[in-house]
Amino acid sequence: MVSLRFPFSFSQPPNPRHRSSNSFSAAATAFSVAAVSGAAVAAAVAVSQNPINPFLQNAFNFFSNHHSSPFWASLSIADNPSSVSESKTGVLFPSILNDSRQLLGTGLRKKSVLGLKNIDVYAFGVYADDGDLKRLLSEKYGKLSFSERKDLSKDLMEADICMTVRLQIVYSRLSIRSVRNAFEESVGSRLQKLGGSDNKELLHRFTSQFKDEYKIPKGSVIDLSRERGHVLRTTIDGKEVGNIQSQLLCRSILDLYIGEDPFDRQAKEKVELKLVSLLQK
Ligand code: DAO
Ligand code: DAO
Repeated sequence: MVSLRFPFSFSQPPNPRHRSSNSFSAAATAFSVAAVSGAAVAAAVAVSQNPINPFLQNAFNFFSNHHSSPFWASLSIADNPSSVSESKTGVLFPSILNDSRQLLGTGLRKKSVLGLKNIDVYAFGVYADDGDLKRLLSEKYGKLSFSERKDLSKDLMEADICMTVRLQIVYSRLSIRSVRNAFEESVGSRLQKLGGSDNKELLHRFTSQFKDEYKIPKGSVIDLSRERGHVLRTTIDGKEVGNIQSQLLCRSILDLYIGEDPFDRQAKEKVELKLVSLLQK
């Protein structure tokens, strides 16, 4: 099998434009070099020429997300298409972040405003370090039968595994004040549930990183990364705004995306399916 180790440029602009046809072309190149079936090539090429067409985009997403098919199964992690689009917004996420974190799944954070309407706030992608993940999966699950492999995402949240949740803002009128409020509500409730005691100080330490002068227009990219030793590092458009060492805070943030009551249930399912597919390799 031809091995494709990023045969194309893999740079991520600070404010990536959504539906970038370049990435689709890159994916199409990857498809054709590997000489896949006609349907996959046709879908990828057509999408690269017409990235707005939702049907083709869905078809493309189907091919890029179903790694368990015989074709995809023969490729290694590094050979994934260069980006995957979040299905409801079309926002693109690189398949690999910082050289070693691989995309496990994407989703959408909605928020209901005054019980009247639901706004799309940001698309997100959940990433985990490839080496850490392989270690966890082989040490912990290698010998278990399929039905015993429950709680994969719970282990992912609790282990000392480097992870990133990338948020790409789609709402165009986001103020720092509303971010702080939403954060106190969402993360605050997790801190309470998981930590039990009064965690106001921790919450305040996190929210005080967000200075009033920061702007987060549509297209902004926020990375919430858990580094080694449970350090939560936040970057906005690639610039670090702060880091806090707290296992509880890291766990609470991840809980929003892959915990018991996640923002987007389908996203959590995608992450779990991806973990199962990695276990089968
Ligand atoms: O405009 O009043 C409004 C609605 C604002 C909703 C904001 C939700 C914020 C969610 C957190 C975003 C984190 C980057
Ligand atoms: O969606 O409710 C939520 C919480 C998401 C975490 C938001 C972290 C935002 C950090 C960036 C702030 C920018 C000033």
